[in-house]
Amino acid sequence: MKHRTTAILTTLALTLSPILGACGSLSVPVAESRSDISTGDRPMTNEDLKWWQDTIAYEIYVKSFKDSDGDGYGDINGIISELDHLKRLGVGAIWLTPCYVSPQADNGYDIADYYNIDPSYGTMEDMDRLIEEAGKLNIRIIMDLVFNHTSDQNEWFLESASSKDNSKSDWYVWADPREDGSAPTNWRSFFGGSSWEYCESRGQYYLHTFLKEQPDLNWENPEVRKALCDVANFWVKKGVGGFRMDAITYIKKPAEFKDGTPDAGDGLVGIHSMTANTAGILDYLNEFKHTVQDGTDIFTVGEANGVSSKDLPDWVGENGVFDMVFEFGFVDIDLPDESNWCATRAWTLPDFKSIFTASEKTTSQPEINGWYPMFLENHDQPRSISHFLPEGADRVSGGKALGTLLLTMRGTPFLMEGEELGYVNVSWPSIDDYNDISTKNHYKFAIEEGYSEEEALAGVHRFARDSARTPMQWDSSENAGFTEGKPWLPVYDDYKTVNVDSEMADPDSVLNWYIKLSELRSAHRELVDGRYEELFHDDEKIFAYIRENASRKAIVLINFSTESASFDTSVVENAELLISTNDKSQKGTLAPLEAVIYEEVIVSL
Ligand code: TEU
Repeated sequence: MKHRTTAILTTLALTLSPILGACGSLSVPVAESRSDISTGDRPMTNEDLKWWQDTIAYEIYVKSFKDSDGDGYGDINGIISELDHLKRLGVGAIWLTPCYVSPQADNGYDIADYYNIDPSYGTMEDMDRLIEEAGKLNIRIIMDLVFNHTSDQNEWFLESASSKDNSKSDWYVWADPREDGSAPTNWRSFFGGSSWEYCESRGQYYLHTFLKEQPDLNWENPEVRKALCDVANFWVKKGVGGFRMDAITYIKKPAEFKDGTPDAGDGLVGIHSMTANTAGILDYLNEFKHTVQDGTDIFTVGEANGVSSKDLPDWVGENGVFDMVFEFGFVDIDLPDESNWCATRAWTLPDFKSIFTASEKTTSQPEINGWYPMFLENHDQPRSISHFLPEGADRVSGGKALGTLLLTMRGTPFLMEGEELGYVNVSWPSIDDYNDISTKNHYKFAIEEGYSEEEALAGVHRFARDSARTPMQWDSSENAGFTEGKPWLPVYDDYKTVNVDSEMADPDSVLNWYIKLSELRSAHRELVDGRYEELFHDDEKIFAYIRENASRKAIVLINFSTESASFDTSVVENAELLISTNDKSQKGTLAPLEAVIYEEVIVSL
């Protein structure tokens, strides 16, 4: 099957604020006092760590990583050819975005066949070879399990939709129309418009949390749950190292389908508020955990929008349904409550720090003994330099500053491809240059709401998912060495200088800083197994914290501002400078965007 363009502009009425409002987040309480923000009651010993806690994970957007056959789409053989790049970064787990057979309405998050690879990405033999070749380098493959929904081209759905009376008639979420023929409820899908689509052959509607091409599976049906566990077990048998569970908080629907209070002029209500984390969901996820994970060494990380900190003991750690969950509190920090792309919310560094600290504190409680998946970017988010640093921040210093945070917080760092090169957002001149359906829909809504094209485009430049999806830049040749054909999405025009080859040759590059930090994690184990404690919480420029185990204490200080910043040197009184982004680093002052790590030896080994 060939890739189809994803530029499917829906004619459905869109409302932006509820769409963004529906992007719920795992909200965690802000630490209340100084004594509140130390995490991890006991330093862990290395033997306590599981393999996935002592490694670096790397997200590959398969379509954009490396094209081996010149069709303009990244593929599995391309990944195999670049494993050395990941090895030198110290990567031990590769999260592959979905590369199963898919019509690509949502770039692979619409799966037509969980048991086969999309031909544009390669074959199952290529995948087996990837698992094997990566394995030789001690790198495990993490599959993205999209289990809330399938593609409308999946044969499960085709059968289910064919009549009311077939062996899979109850595999999806079907409901009768209201008396007037309209949709069963007023729920709005994530990507805009009603979350119900009418199906002639059944005279019924089916539910779709995302696009209409992504019908939701009916997890109430034990046959569906078994079929999904079978899929996961198929991949476990292939030797993968774990799973990222897509949009997992939406799998359980309420017992009764009822209208919600409209939250916008279209009379609809965001589906997130109606279905996220519905009671009973944990039973399904526990069943999945025991059927798939028991007796294996794989890990799971859930994309868990709608789980709050009070729920965490059920969601992560030894008794939780997953090993880790991605939280979105900090990535959504600049979205106003009643939000849209044309009005962002101001935030401060203490706000940002509080979110991490509270998450660290909650997950590391002894009764949870959980672990944090540290990330600043993924394929749905803006690039972190553009997202979290002041406008005009130097790309190289900024990339190193954020890389320091990413690689020294307590948890497994998840890097997004290109982040290690210091990618920034693309700012293409027209909405037509963009590919992502969600971006196009948000833009359309902004225009309908009366924003000017310029204002709407400014929003696109800030938040478009395409910024995280442009092709990987390998060298300064045409198309950055990504493809010999025409790339499916344009290569960013900074590729002549921002690319793997150039950055490898430059000792001061962002990439070499990432490699240094990765090596530092191997030699200075407190950066991996140490407890976390925040310092200088109220400081508006510096993000500072301690990572400490029984023998050493690292003190990490990162200046998030483009001005110099001073700090109280008593925290580094007995410590030596381990590394700094500034070769003239001074105790007590950080240059703009400088990141430093000091270390104090507690017990000489
Ligand atoms: O995303 C689901 C999802 O909830 C995110 O869009 C989330 O709201 C956002 O990141 C918070 O800021 C997943 C995939 O990551 C996304 O690419 C797919 O489009 C979506 O599921 C549908 O499968």
